[in-house]
Amino acid sequence: MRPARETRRQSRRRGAVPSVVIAGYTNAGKSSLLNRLTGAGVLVEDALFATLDPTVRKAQTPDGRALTLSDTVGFVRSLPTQLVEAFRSTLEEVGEADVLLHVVDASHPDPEGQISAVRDVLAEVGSHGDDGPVEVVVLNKCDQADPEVVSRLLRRERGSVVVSARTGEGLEALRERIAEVVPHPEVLVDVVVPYSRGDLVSRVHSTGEVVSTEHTAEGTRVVARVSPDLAAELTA
Ligand SMILES: Nc1nc2c(ncn2[C@@H]2O[C@H](COP(=O)(O)OP(=O)(O)OP(=O)(O)O)[C@@H](O)[C@H]2O)c(=O)[nH]1
Ligand SMILES: [Mg+2]
Repeated sequence: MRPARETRRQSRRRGAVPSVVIAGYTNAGKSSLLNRLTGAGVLVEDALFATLDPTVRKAQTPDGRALTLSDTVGFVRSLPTQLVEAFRSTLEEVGEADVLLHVVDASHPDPEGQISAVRDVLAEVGSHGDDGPVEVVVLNKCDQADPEVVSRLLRRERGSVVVSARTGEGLEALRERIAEVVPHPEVLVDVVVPYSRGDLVSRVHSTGEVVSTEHTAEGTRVVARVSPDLAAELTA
């Protein structure tokens, strides 16, 4: 399974925008978080994404890089083997993502138990650990959680982010954290794009990281980091 997954991840990297999957124990607040993260104007309607599953939404980092955010089915403790089979595609979707937002209900009586239950299930299908996505633990429901429990979880889960999908607290910090861990486009290009190919310049802006642009007699000179696929088109 590992080589197959690695190949899929590499092929995604070549062209597509980075993917962030929201997973976690049932009732942790995953769907609420997705709505919060995508409902505040960061999301743009884009016909390109009209055919995606409705739980996949387009979003962008504060510095303007496109990404997808997807919601998943909640986990429950001791998922029976047959259910693991049924959830396999959801679980594999997590494994193929670039980033896993592991949402935790910090106001639950046993958040640590839920964290390990989720990780155990993901590990069963190879979607957690060194080969899996970068995991960001999101300690949700901080509006009603015991602050001492939140501190305890923060000590245990280094790098986690404290939020409330209900009040919106911590969401800016979470957006910044996502921007930090989402992979950056790999190829540095320095090209002059003819003015007739404004579409290419737009794609550099929406999917790449622009270092500089300059208008010349021949077209727009663009220095940027982009995906290998876009780099190939720009240099063709
Ligand atoms: N107090 C509080 N309640 C929250 C917060 N986030 C979500 N909730 C509530 O928690 C419940 C579950 O929220 P959902 O967003 O449906 O949780 P989920 O993880 O998507 O649940 P499943 O899809 O069933 O696994 C709802 O009643 C939400 O209103 C929060 O930050 N604070
Ligand atoms: Mg949900």
